Formats: sequence, structure tokens, C-alpha cells
Amino acid sequence: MKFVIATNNQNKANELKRILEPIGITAQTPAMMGIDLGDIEETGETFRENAEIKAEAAMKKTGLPAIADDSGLMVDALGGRPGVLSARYADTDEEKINKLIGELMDKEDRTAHFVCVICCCMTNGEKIFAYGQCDGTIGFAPRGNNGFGYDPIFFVEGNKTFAEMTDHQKDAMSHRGKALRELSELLLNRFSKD
Ligand code: ITT
Repeated sequence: MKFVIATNNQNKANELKRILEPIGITAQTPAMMGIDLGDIEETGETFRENAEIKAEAAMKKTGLPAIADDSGLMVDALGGRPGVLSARYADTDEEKINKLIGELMDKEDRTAHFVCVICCCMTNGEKIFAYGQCDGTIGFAPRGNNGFGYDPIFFVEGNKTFAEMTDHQKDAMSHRGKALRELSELLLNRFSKD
């Protein structure tokens, strides 16, 4: 079965495709299909609600089953911010990183969690949700050139940021990798019942 990936974020689309393909899920971006998804307004208050809004809108627009990811960084010392507003925390990735480092300047607790909720919306409207989380800490300065978003300041086990890891290393432990592996299990179970 072919899926459309409901995202306007090219970095996220690349990660979704490269994780989905080895687990047997063929996915195309709307751009690859010559379709403009437009701006889907994320009016939800939770990752789950926003993932559902994006997946349903993409399914309706393309007529294909759609996979959407809503994700973000939850920082404990900031009461979970930026959270669902991670994409809107500042204009550019560099500004987001600098703003977060600034907000944490006088905080001792630097623990944080990347969260990802995936919604898969089938053409009959049925929805399947999967969840992934990766725990880490926020660094004092950016390190590494891979990845996107907050990757250069997110340290996971060992002493590396996501941006210092290979794609394979990040996918093996990331919130997105975990959620997509759960989704593949759920889809396998779902279709083995048909
Ligand atoms: P779509 O809604 O079109 O998918 P988006 O970037 O707006 O794209 P979200 O609303 O889910 O997506 O916001 C997620 C933001 O959280 C993203 O823009 C990054 O700033 C951050 N983020 C999520 N996953 C990340 C990751 O693996 N590495 C670094 N930053 C990440």
C-alpha cells in the first residue's frame, strides 16, 4: 500500500521516508505527487490532535492513506515548552536554538524530551496512532551539522548531539524512529486481520 506523507517540512519528510522504506512502507511526499498540501492549520492543543488534523487533511486532499507526524521538544525546566509550539518558537532553527539556550541560562535542570505522535489516516477515515519519545539533555552550545531543528543542542546517551550522529544512529533512538516502528507493528496487525 502506498502512503502520502503529510508534511511541509522537507527534513522531516526525508527522515520519515528513510525510516519507513526499510520497514516496508512506501511513502511519497505531496510534492513528489505534484500536489500542494497548502498550509494546514494546526489548531490542536496536543501532538495527537495536530497529527490527526494533518493526516486527515492530507488523506482528503490526495485520496491516499496519509501519515502525519506532529513532534516537538519538551523541556522540563520550562514546564514542557516549547512542546507543541516547537516549530513556532522562533523563525529560524538558529534563532530557536539561541532562544532556548538563553531561556535555560540560569536553570540547573537541562533535561528534555523529544516527542513524536504519528497519525495514519486510512481512506475510510480509520485512524491509527503511534507514539515515540527520546529523553536527553539540552547543551550549552550547538554541536554537529547533521539533522535539523533542535538537533545540535539535544544530547542523548553518550556525549553526542543528534546533529553529531549518522542518520542511522539518530533513527535507532529518535522519537520519530520509535513511533514509526510502533506504527509498522500496528499496521501489520491491522492488515493481518483483513
Ligand atoms: P509539518 O507540520 O508540516 O509536518 P513542522 O516542522 O511544522 O512541519 P511540527 O509542527 O510537528 O512540524 O513541529 C515540529 C518541530 O519540532 C520542528 O519544526 C522542529 O523544530 C522540532 N523537531 C521535531 N522533531 C525534531 C527532530 O527530530 N530534530 C530536531 N527538531 C525536531
